[in-house]
Amino acid sequence: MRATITALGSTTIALLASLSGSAIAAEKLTYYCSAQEDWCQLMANGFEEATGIKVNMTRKSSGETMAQIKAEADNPKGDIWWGGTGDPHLQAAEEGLTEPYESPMRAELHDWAIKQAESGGNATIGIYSGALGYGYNEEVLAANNLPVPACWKDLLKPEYKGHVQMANPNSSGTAYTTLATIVQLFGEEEGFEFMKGLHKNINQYTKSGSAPIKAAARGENTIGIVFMHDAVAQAASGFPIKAVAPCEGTGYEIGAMSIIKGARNPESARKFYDWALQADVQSRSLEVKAFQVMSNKAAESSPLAPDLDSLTLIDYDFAKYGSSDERKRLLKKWDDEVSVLPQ
Ligand code: S7P
Repeated sequence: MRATITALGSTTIALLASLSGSAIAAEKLTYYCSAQEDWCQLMANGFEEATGIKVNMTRKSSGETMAQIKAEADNPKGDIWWGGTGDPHLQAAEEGLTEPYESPMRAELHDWAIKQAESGGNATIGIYSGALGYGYNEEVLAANNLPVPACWKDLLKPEYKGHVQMANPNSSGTAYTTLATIVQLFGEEEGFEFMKGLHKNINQYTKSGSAPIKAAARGENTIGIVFMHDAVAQAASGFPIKAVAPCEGTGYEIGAMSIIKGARNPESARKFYDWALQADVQSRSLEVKAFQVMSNKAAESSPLAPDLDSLTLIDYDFAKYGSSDERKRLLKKWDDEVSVLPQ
């Protein structure tokens, strides 16, 4: 045996050692994604192709991913969390679940993306923005002789009973944005009265934020409370969906990305972070009909994308509604006072 090893020679042994070393150290990335499944997959494949780093992806809604990262905090399994509404990313930052990082790409981003980063102590960053609203299936609406809704308060009308769907704000970032928007728009007392009135018309609280408009597209639901870009995406796919910007004004999201504290592959996480902020990477969102406004100023946008400048947007208080205490308090109040009511 000793003779055989000697015969291999020191160069060969060094080569074998380096090969086994690189196999052990092969770069990989555990990627948690909270955007739409096809966009998540596009990003995973694009990053693998661009870098050769092997990506292991899990797609879950924003609130669910936040809960998972928290549950894994003592033994983190994820490296990067990309997509989903900014509020739970801010909560994760405040709770020390994510890691500060200042990307060299920051100079290319819109101010709102940097402001989001600064609110979260640079442990998160804005990757896109989009307005909340709702969408309806015009054929289902007509078949049920229902009037066309235009305002938030229209959704409380008794004729819409069983015709409105939204997600559960505990699991879904879209639905938490809805709850926080209604509270900011109408004040907390009236806002919760609104949520109780809406509850009477809800046919189902889904887990995922975009599910209500996908159900409407299939004709299985009439009105879905979603981000306007998710309604536009269904219309762009040929379904009879109309997007509504509610007449009272509306809230919006800053979708975010964060590196998970204690990431096992921090180098890969930072590579993904920088790559995901590039204009050409963000422009690829159009391939999957993701019609948000991207955070890189040079990223392309679709003429179909809702024009945020033409909408009446509230001054959404991300610092307050993304804070850990406020998010927990509002969700508990919704659980205790709204979800338990009979319909
Ligand atoms: O990618 C579309 C989108 O609406 O999905 C995200 C959303 O939070 C994920 O779904 P949940 O509501 O179930 O968390 C949004 O950030 C994004 O705009």
